[in-house]
Amino acid sequence: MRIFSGIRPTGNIHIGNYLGAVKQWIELQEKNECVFCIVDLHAITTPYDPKELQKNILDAASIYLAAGVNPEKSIIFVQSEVKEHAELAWLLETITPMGELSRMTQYKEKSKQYKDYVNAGLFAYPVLMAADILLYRAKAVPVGKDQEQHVELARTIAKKFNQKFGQIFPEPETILPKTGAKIMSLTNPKKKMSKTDDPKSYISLFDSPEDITKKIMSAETDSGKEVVYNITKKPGISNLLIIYSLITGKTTQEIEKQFKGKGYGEFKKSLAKVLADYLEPFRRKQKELQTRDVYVKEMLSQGASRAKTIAETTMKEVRSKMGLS
Ligand code: AQP
Repeated sequence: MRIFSGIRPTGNIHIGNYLGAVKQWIELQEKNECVFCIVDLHAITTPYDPKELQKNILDAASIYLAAGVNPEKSIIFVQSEVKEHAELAWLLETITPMGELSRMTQYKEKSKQYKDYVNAGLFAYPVLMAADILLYRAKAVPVGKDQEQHVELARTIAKKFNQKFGQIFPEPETILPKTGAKIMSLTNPKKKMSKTDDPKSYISLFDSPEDITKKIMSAETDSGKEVVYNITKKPGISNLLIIYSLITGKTTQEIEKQFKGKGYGEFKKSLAKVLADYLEPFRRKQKELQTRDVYVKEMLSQGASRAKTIAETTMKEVRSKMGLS
């Protein structure tokens, strides 16, 4: 099965991105043909510094590698290096109803977050994402919960295209993790953990043990002191319990038992230690890769040429079906 997924090079990849998406990629690449993209054309729809973008792209690539994405098994590349993404997005825009785009939750949230930066690219973002997926005729898209609505739209667009111009695209399915599809912010457990938020609100994959401890110890918890899972009454502690469970493989009930009568402080100390240990190999690999820019660039260029071969074949068919050649 062909699989597509991507991450915006907008900053430090956090444990939400990892547990919601990247962890699944590592498992999926064993048995599938995976295409993993650094979606820089999506990154420029929200405020960014052009001087920082190339560095962020290289950082994202080394993060993929440090997290375990294997370039011998998967295609890893930068979106803007394969021009067909932008071309297909434009063609698909001509069949995407405005009404569908206005319903998108991410557009509503991001246009509130960046009031002075509400641009047409942000509005059309889900069509570019549909193009990313359909260009590779991917059948499945491993993402976190926040991206589920966009994959549904990609399915709608694929169906519409096939009906109007003839069958080309499979209708892609979302692959959501059973738990961890939406890790919440450490400073506001009612909001999703986000890399463009305050660094105190997330644990980056490469945070030092000291930073992890500081962030976890000051993570917002709820009234009372019992470590119990209750998403409505105790959203803060429940979020931390989910993280603990995903990192250790223990169930939330087992963890509740382990910390019965011990209070939030002891639980948080243990979580910080568990996280720091789990992330140690990521930090080590990332340090190694920081000195290997040439290798990372070469890997991306090979990935782009493999991606281009698939993209060109799809676009030939699309242009012909649409009467453009
Ligand atoms: N909090 C989260 N919990 C679980 N999964 C998450 N993802 C994002 N946040 C969480 C998943 O990570 C992948 C990459 O996300 P993205 O870079 O495309 O952008 P995003 O979804 O908008 O993530 P961020 O961290 O909030 O980034 P910014 O701040 O740039 O907008 C996706 O599969 C996403 O579902």
